[in-house]
Amino acid sequence: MTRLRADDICNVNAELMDYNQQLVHTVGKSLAEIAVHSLNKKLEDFAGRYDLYTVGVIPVSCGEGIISGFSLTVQKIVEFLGFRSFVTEDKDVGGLAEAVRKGANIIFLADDDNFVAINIVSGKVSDNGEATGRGYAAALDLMAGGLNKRTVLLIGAGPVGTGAATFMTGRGARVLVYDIDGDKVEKLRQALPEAEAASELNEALVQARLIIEATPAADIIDQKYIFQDTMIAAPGIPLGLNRECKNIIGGRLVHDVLEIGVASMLFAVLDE
Ligand code: 2YH
Repeated sequence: MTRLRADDICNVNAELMDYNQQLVHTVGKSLAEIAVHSLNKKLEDFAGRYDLYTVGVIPVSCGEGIISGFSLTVQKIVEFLGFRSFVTEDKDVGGLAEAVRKGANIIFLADDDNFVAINIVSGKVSDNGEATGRGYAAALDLMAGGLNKRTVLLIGAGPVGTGAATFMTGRGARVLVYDIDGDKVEKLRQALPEAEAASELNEALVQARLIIEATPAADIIDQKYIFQDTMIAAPGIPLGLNRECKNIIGGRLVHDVLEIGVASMLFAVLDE
């Protein structure tokens, strides 16, 4: 599992408006619209309800410790989406108590293995892995003008890949799954038997023009597999495309370090 570094996130806040514009240009929808699409909903479904929520983000020091700027970046994304939010001054259990005392009804917190949003009133929990996969699959769906009967190659069968595959099969896509760990592919297929295992990456890349790159590996897609109509949604960190691939794919790529995942987590824990 990739651990974000302070360097990965240091520009996210300053670039949120530009990133949102870039999504509108690439995907045709804003960050918030992509997140609600991942839940098969519309922004109107949440209209007039934003004021009901206060989001508390709690720094967590266990394991490898606090990542400088992580909680603040999560809070800024939540704020950008239009929600009242704050980072607690205290960390860990003290931070949780502080968040509740200050009126938070939604909590965000992350350790080395889990990153969750919890609606402490309804009990709804959203996991970053599942939400990120769902969010990127929703972005690909919007960018491609629909996934029904389209072949999508999913590279990476972890929690992010599984979240993406679930959304895409629900939208009628044929999902080919590749992972260097065949056991992960089998586990995904046990949960989602309609997904198909791809045994060889390059063979699968020849077939697919729509790709979800959900691996922690860099440089895994050779530029000869980026065709004129290839579209890639890439939640994987680091990005699995080298500079040449990035140049070829241009505006048909969606990739960020935190934004789509956090937005998809947030909307998932709001009340119906
Ligand atoms: O980046 C991570 C993990 N890889 C979890 C990702 C789950 N998909 N965690 C962030 C740790 C944040 C730290 N504990 C803090 O600053 O609070």
